[in-house]
Amino acid sequence: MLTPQELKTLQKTALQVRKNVLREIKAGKMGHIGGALSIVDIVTALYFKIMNIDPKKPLMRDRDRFVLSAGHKCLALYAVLAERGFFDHSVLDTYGSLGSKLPGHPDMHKLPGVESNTGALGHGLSIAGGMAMGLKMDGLGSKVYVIMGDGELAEGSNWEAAAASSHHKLDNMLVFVDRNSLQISGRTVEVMSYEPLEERWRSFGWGTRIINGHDIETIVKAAEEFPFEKGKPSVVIADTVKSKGISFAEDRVDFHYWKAKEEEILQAEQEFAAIDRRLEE
Ligand SMILES: Cc1ncc(C[n+]2csc(CCOP(=O)(O)OP(=O)(O)O)c2C)c(N)n1
Ligand SMILES: [Mg+2]
Repeated sequence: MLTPQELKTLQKTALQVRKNVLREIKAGKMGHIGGALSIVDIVTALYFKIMNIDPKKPLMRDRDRFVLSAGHKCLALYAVLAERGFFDHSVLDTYGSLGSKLPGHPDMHKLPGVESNTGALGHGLSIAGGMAMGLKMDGLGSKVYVIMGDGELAEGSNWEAAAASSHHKLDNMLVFVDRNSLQISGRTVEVMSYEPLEERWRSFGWGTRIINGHDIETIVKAAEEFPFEKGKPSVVIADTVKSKGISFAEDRVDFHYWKAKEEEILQAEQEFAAIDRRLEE
């Protein structure tokens, strides 16, 4: 449970993370904005309220793990890691430059806090399952958190990983499916539908919950209450809006990857400033 003050602070942090994402776009002049902004509230709740992590000791043995299976959403991961103190905010300004530690898809060998290389969709759940199993074998109570895209679920390997995770009773793993209902080329249900998602995950032996993926209080509650069923891995189907926070880009497939015009960035900055003023009231 969050106090009203804690909730307000997390909402302000999420806005700051969105500003960091925009700062990266401004530096690189382009990037995967849509999917990054749809997961900002989830990563903010995880990194600022839920996970046992220490930016000064990014490889601490008993840390919780986070795997961004949908690696193209990495602008949000870099943004939250900077905000949480894993590295200086100035690194965000290198996005899109040669030799940057912030590649177009995350690289664990380049940046502290990145637990796994991802970007080829459909691999993160297997990687996370291995981590969850290893942590149990080592007798550690650490948890593994994963974010997947709803379009990503069309990769068949996910469903092998889902079956294996329930077979091995990985109740130390919580997956968030970012159900923004869009993928790269259209509506997820039209391109390749895996609906109804909840029934599908349930049939694979998972505990499930559906939430509003922009409601930080509900995200925190789900993460605090998992495992949803004893001895089972858990999945939250998080209903979100692609490009959440930038009005002209919200829920639009053409903002999957944004080649940003200067005036668009300016408008987005103004919209974030307006949210800032509302949160101050
Ligand atoms: C194996 C693989 N196939 C195709 C792609 C190209 N690709 C990048 S993002 C994307 C769409 C993914 O949709 P979703 O998981 O819903 O993420 P969102 O667009 O909502 O951020 C695709 C197909 C990829 N990265 N990896
Ligand atoms: Mg999607």
